[in-house]
Amino acid sequence: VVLFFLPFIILQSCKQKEPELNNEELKRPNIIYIMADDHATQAISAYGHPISKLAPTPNIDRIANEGAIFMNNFCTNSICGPSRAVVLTGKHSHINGFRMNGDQFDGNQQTFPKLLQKAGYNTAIVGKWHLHGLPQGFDYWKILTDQGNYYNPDFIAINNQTKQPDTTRVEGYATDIITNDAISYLNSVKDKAQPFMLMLHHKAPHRNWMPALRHANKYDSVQFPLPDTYFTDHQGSIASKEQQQTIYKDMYEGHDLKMTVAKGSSELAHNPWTSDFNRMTKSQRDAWNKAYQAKNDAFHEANLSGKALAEWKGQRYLQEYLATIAAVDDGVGKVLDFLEANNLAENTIVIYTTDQGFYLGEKGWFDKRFMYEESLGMPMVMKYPKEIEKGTIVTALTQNLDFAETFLDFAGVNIPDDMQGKSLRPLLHKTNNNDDFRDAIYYHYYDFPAFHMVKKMYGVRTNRYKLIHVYDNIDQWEMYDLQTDPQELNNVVDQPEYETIKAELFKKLDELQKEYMVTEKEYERAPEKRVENAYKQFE
Ligand code: SGN
Ligand code: CA
Repeated sequence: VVLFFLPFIILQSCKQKEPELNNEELKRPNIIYIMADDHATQAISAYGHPISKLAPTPNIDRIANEGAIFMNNFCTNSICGPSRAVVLTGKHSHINGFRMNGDQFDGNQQTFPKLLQKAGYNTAIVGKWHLHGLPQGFDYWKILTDQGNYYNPDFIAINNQTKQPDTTRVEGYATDIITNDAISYLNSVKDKAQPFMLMLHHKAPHRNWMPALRHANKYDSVQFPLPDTYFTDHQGSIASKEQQQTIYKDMYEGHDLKMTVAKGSSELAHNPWTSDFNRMTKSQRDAWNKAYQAKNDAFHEANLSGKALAEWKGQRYLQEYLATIAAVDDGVGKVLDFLEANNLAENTIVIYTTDQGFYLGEKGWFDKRFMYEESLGMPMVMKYPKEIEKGTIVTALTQNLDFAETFLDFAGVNIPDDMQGKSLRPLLHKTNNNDDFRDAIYYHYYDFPAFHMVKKMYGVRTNRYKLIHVYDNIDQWEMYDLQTDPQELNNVVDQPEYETIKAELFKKLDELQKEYMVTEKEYERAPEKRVENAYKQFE
């Protein structure tokens, strides 16, 4: 009799378990990883920088206010593709094989989306990919071609009919298109029993900083504070002297600063890459010209030169850059509102970060690449009401190297031994001791010679000090005391009073290189000919 009823008993007990399984409390968390491109810490108001006070990001700040803010988060290699490869693999560039933007990502290797997918997650990526090759490990993907464009960008996605990848131009503004696509993905998975993991990757605010038409005049009348070091040369650093990313020397007046050739004209000044503007529709371009006419005419009337012109360029850059961020912040708001309206906020981890830090005029610069604080730092905020207490401030030294491990940990998936970072989950409680997490981070930038001519460098950063080796076609060590010299203008590497600390930093560097399996081959001196020829190519 028991045997006869056994199937019914099993069925019954399964049925009884069902409401439990559907219970929100027991569900694995959903994950929404929002990553902008080149979003400086100085431009997120939750971090309190004077620039961001005049251009607040209320929606990104919502994440910080409802959860945690990371105060010492750093990239391992301050450039786009490499940062993305580290995020996906949890491994340094020399291990995942993607050292610089021109490299090809080996998509067959282990990544966290693949592991989550295998564990039953529905996975998706929309927006910037920039790893060449097509994404693997995603149930849904729609990516920008290469760097992507702000207006009417091309996207690659699987064609539903042919099941093959297709490239399609989508009319509209990239940030809004990406946000809307993310929302429609969320709509498609919100009622599934499966948890989801979405990577929402904006192009904005990457160069050439084209705001949405609705924001084209947003900061016209705001005067942003230019950094104290806007005109300061960094004398102690050869790499700093030889970079080509100074706003008032290296920006293109048309392409970057949207300056015109003459009063009354809407023809752009120096604009070597016409594709960004030429792809706008007539009505977009007309609206753009209308928005810029008066401010560009006012510039011509002012007839500026020298220092005043350099300052004007810094202002224009900040106005453009920050107005571009406004649509990103709108998009974050839309995602958060969607989660709230659909009862998903409680069980969804939302992260906002960027692929690396960025210069907003410090030392006169834009772009990134250096191991200095502005470009090394990666702003990051994270909310997960179920586990992260409001107002959590993480001061530990964390890196993009840790993200994959963190997501796997939250999803209850084993963290593979060959990943090189650490889950950040233990840091997300107010009572945690951040000091024990990590005593130093390792950095390595390889993309030289390339745009902006920032030299190859690697190094170590502790809570207070930084040691950098700039190599390849030169050989210079730089060392900074971040407490006494937060702007990193005083290279103390040869100062006798720092001998002991220097020795400790060398030791730490050596330990980290051993731990991360960095061989000497990774920092070889370049054959002179290669560098000479390459300089010619980028000049
Ligand atoms: C483009 C930019 C550069 C930028 C690189 C890398 N020029 O080449 O200024 O450093 O991308 O950026 S642009 O005018 O063509 O945009 S990254 O974020 O993709 O690494
Ligand atoms: Ca970037």
